[in-house]
Amino acid sequence: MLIDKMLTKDRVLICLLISSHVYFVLGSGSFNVALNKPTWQSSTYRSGVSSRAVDGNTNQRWYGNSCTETNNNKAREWLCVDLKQSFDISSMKIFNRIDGGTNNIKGFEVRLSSTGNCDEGGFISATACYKDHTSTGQSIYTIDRCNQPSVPSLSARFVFVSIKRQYLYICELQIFTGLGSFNVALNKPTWQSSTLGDSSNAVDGNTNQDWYGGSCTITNNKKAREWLCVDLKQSFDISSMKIFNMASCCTDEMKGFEIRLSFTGHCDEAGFTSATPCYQDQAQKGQYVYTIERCNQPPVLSLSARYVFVSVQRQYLHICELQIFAGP
Ligand SMILES: [Ca+2]
Ligand SMILES: [Ca+2]
Repeated sequence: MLIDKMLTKDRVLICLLISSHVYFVLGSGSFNVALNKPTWQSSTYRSGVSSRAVDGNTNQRWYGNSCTETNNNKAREWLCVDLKQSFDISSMKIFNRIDGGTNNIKGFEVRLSSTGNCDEGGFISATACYKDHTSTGQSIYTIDRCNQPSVPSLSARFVFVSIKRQYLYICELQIFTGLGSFNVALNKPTWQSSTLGDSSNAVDGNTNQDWYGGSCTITNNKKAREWLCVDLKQSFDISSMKIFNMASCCTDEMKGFEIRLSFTGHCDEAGFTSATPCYQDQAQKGQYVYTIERCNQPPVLSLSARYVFVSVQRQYLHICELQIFAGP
């Protein structure tokens, strides 16, 4: 038991060190909000799929398997990332290909929009924010403001990068936001111990607390432990969490819920078992909305994690929304 405890402490310490390293690499409290977000492009050649632009790998050589490539060189070739919500963007970086076709990107344009889709219609209706005026292709472009008069601020959900009459290569597109905190759980992958109401309802952005609103999860069992997990896809220093409980019935079933955190593993039974307890509810009655700003289960006090589990014992678990806020 003592050895178990020590191992847990060591693991937590190591994870905190890894977490602070990641935070440092990202720099001054800003997050790459494009990382692993959905992407599309006007056409795709070979294995140059659009998701390579946001795979976290900045290798700038074609055989590094991290660059995109369109299949056409039509009037407009574009790549688009859907950030899933609007952000005030502090800067963007475009990693160009450096082993051939480096000049293709010359004269590229960035377009922004907050509505529409990552498609041809969305591209046409998006607003021009930035036009490149360099005379030769650069290895890395850093953009920290629009240079087109109609859009003074980098604020957007959909970001398009496009060129004219060339094949478009992008080895990585990083989009940083440093302002305020945002809900990093929104639309992230979720799992639960059993399913009657879909686990993705916990992160669909809808906080409706009525079962018939179609926005709440529910497990299909009430075994020893029923859990819901969200994979934030990278580690975050979390500033707070909110849990929107079911209000139309069964509010007390959340009583005594537990939050567990981890940096490694998966959203599965083994991941739940090995995750570290962070918070245990001690309220006498079920609350409609829980706000959690720090752990209450020593030795873990800071809310830092990639995987977040919420669980109850011997009850059906229902969560109408789980919001997880992170920011500088
Ligand atoms: Ca890449
Ligand atoms: Ca919901």
